Amino acid sequence: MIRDDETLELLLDSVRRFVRAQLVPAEQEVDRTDEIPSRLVEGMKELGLFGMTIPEEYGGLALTMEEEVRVVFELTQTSPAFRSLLGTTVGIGSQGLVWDGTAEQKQAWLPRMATGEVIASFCLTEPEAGSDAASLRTRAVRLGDHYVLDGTKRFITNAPYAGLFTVMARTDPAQPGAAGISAFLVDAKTPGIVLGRPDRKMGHAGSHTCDVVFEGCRVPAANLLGGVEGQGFRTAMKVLDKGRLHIAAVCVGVATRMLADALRYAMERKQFGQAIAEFQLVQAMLADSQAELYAARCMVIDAAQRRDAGEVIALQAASAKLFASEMCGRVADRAVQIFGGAGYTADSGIERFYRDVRLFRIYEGTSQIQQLVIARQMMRAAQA
Ligand code: COS
Repeated sequence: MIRDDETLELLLDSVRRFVRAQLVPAEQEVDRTDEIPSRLVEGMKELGLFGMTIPEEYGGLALTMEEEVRVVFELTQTSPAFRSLLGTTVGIGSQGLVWDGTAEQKQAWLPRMATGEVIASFCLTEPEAGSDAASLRTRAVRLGDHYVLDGTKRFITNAPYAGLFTVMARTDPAQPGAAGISAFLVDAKTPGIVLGRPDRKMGHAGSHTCDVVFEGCRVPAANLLGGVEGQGFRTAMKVLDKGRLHIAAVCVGVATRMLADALRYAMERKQFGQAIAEFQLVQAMLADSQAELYAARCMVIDAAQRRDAGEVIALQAASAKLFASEMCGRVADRAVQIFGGAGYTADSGIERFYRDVRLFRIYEGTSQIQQLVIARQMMRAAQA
């Protein structure tokens, strides 16, 4: 764990320099080829970024939540696809194991996750279970010392190169909701796993999702997360609370970059004999973006500090994700507007961000799910 500001600043500075020198110049190439060059993946490994959230005893950096979001603010001032490659391993793919796994399960996977050798993916969503995650149908039937998994998971980020899937499956068919769900650690090499074709998406070129189909997939009973049935949904929800805060930080990072690009363009671009930044209508777009970005950043830092202090932050994480992702969409829209015709062309780069950021209002819970979580938390608190 980084416990002093000086060490944290060194890490932030290394990430900042890596983003500027290596990632930003590769953005167009990644967009064109739909691949992240291996040299950049190696660079992320060397910085220890795959181990950001893994405990030190397993070789990770064990960042606090505040440290993590501050690293993310830096790492995402470029195409979000770069963060996506490590996002599942540091987030939704690993944190259930870190919190609820047995010592043997952690030892089996976390050291190789920390180095980036094993990519972890999180398998919750299904064709018929998106926002209503507790209605998932993938079954896990116990047969002796194994469970047999059958079902289809959808839109699974990093599935094409995952080494480990954390899979939520129903172990108790008599329980239709959350209570019948358990989590499993499934080695991607297990027979009975079939990957679908990578999804064709609106944005995030270089980051890949696909179906993961389990057909009679025999998983050792020892791979039941924590060795306890019926805890899988709760684990998934805890993972998503943290994941949502992480995504809110991603939104802040990407919006920071888009606004910097829009400001630079507005100060350079001349119309009617002066820089367009001198026009008050353009200033309004810049100012609104700056104010909203500042608000989102403050929310993310506050929620992270609360989490580090031991508070349950379901409400704050959902609020930060809701506000930051909607803010990011508005900033992207204004940035394209400031770039004008140039913003609509692929060469500007802003068009790419505009497409990329649309996902933030959807994944790890839509804006509507965040609203639902916030309102439920409010009502619960009022009843207590
Ligand atoms: N932390 C810990 N436990 C939680 C929790 C949280 N944040 N939220 C819910 N739970 C627990 C509840 O306490 C409950 O357990 P008990 O019955 O023992 O009390 C259980 O989980 C079921 O909770 P709830 O009744 O609220 O479940 P719902 O079916 O109503 O679903 C929502 C809740 C809609 C919030 C959930 O399905 C959800 O987040 N959907 C969106 C899924 C998503 O984000 N998908 C993105 C793709 S994955 S990257």
